[in-house]
Amino acid sequence: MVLRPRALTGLLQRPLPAPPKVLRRGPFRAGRFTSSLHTERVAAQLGLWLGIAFATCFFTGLFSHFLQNQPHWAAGFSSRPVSLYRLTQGLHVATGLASIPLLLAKLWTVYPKLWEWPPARNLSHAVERGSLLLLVGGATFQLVTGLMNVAGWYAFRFFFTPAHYWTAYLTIGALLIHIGAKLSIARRALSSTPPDDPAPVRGVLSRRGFLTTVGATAGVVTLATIGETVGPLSGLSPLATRRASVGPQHLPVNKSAVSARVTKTAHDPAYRLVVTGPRPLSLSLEDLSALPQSAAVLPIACVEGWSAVGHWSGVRLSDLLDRAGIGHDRWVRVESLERSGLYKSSEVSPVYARDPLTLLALRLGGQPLALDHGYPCRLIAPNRPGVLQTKWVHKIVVL
Ligand SMILES: Nc1nc2c(c(=O)[nH]1)N[C@H]1C(S)=C(S)[C@@H](COP(=O)(O)O)O[C@H]1N2
Ligand SMILES: [Mo]
Repeated sequence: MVLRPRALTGLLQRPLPAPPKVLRRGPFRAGRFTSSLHTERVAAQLGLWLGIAFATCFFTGLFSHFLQNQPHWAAGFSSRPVSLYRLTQGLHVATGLASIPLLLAKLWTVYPKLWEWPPARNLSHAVERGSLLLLVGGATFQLVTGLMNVAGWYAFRFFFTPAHYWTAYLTIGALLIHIGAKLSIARRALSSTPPDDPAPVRGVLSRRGFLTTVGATAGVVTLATIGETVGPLSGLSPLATRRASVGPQHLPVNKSAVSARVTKTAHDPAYRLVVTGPRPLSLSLEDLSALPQSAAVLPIACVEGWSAVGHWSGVRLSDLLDRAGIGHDRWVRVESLERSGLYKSSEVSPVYARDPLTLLALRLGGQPLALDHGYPCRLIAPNRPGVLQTKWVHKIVVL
């Protein structure tokens, strides 16, 4: 017998028999979940908030990935506004953290559906439910590893960045399927006038009370951490992992000189900054200090969400490249004294290299750079992820 597609759908759509007896107890019992919080309206409201948070988190994350791996075809990408990355990465981490209580509330609201019978009504229902596994799994993975990363707890064995990046696509793909499947239900649930909240019952949370509590929790989480980006709010942020003004020279440190193993080489009297090019340079710290000095007020904006502004001064990268006879259209790689480590060097596009605010900084806040901030000199450029603001620079290579 040939099973034609229509016959197949008909087969799958035929109502399945009632659940076996063991599945009519406990959570499977009909009418088991009576709370008005397990309704489509609450689920849709939370879904809307989560959708906004996830979309913001996704696009700011893509932007961060783009800047950290700037492709050569995008060499013309602007180095301004100066604080754009600070803003987008602050938003990335803030929306990710706020999503944690929102996701927990959403899962709680819809979890009675886990016991739905039959588990799949038809093929498309089965696909839709399968995609939920991916959505819930992916979202949980993103939020948990993201939170661990922000807290500097690298307990996982895999490399965070690519895992976080690729899981983002899986999660957003599953989210789009979910939105596609639920859009009309959510629209209806959100646009209809809410059925009157049942007369308040003592000790039972109303729908509005529940949503307010969840919203307030997300707000508290945000306030408790946003101070690592928004300096004036740092007093309100006991959970911020870094404080904008705490550290040597009133600036946080990510990797210290000791853990980068550069304490000896950085203080070596034989230190030279080498620049390759048509007229190669080899400059001692004294030579560098004797060159024309420029100032720039620029933030360090770490991918982990904290950021802080420094008053830097030093030699314009553009001036150095001119002295070495390097053309205005060239990319360069800035290398540190560090022997190993993921961030021991970074590439600089022509636009960034020629921005007058891009410095090889020798001083911070009017003082010579602290060893932990990159003494003898470090790269500091506008609109640039912290991981690319290379410290302890000793070589600039034309690409
Ligand atoms: N050579 C080198 N430079 C580096 C790093 C590093 O590990 N090695 N860490 C980067 C990271 S992740 C950040 S956020 C900034 C922090 O700069 P700060 O420690 O001076 O605040 O330095 C960047 N420069
Ligand atoms: Mo960083």
